[in-house]
Amino acid sequence: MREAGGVEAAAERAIGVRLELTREALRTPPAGTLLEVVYGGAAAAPAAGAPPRLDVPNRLLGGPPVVERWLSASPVRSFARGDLAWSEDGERLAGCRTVAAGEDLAAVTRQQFDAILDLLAERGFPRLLRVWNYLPGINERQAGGERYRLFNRGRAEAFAARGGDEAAAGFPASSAVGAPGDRLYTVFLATGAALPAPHHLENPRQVPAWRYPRRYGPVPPSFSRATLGDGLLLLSGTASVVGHATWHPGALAGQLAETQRNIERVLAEARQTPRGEGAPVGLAGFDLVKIYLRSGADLAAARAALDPWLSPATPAIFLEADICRADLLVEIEGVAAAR
Ligand code: 3EB
Repeated sequence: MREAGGVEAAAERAIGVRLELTREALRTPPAGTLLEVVYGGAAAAPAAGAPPRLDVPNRLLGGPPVVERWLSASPVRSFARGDLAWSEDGERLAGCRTVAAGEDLAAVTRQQFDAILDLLAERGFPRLLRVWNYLPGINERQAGGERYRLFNRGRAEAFAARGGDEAAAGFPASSAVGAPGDRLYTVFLATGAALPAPHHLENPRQVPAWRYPRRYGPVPPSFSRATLGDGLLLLSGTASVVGHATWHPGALAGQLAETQRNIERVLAEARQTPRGEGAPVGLAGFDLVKIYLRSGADLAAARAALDPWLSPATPAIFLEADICRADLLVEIEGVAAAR
């Protein structure tokens, strides 16, 4: 993230958060570390009292292991309680919860979001900006339905149980992709009253996910296309969905081009929104881009197709992951400065 540069920005937000990508996985992260996400799994075991860290279990494609480190300019305190690990700096809270996913994914997901939303209320950071979910067997069918649909039910129940505020104000930006193993991983970022309320964005090319028709599952997914908050544009997992339909099913190049159009449209919305004026026009201006490919064998083709949209300086991470619809081959998300 760009650090607050101008006098105005500094006045509005004396301290802030920034994102660093590094090859260096340290046993004791630098002071100010709110959260670490490790890709390619080369990290040393974290020291006791260290900030929350997720070792993403998905296969990292075409690059050495890398650490995504969220850094605060303020003193950070880190906590752990049961399955939850989190850190706070007075303005924001970042954390991770990991549980055995098991067979009853609706109930486990309900507990996952209950625990997270209860924590945010308890600690005074009730504004959820961004959620990253990694769930095992996302496309598998079982009694009760497809696992992604069970996940959607549990997540929606947890939000609804809290008065449905999110449905009115907008759900957080989100991604939900498959993961190897049997653990459900959820990483989250939230802010409190010291920062302006986040602004959740939709994409006019797409039906809001929370209004998807029942053919995609009895309970629709609870997420916005992007969230502006904490000086950032947090882009949800974006795929080749127009209206509510998958476009270019099974065709990588077409899906990538359609995904670009969706991303550019959301970014245009962001730039017309207060506190989003500084959002980039395309992926090349992002601080981090994550590309999830259903098949690692598509890496070279995806890289070539994305070449016009990513600058050589754009930090990009390619991961192998199942996507939430069986006909989707790719999903792209990212983080950019919004001003
Ligand atoms: C789509 O547009 C693709 O369930 O949290 C993208 C991002 C998708 C987030 C989620 C799902 C989620 O419907 C799927």
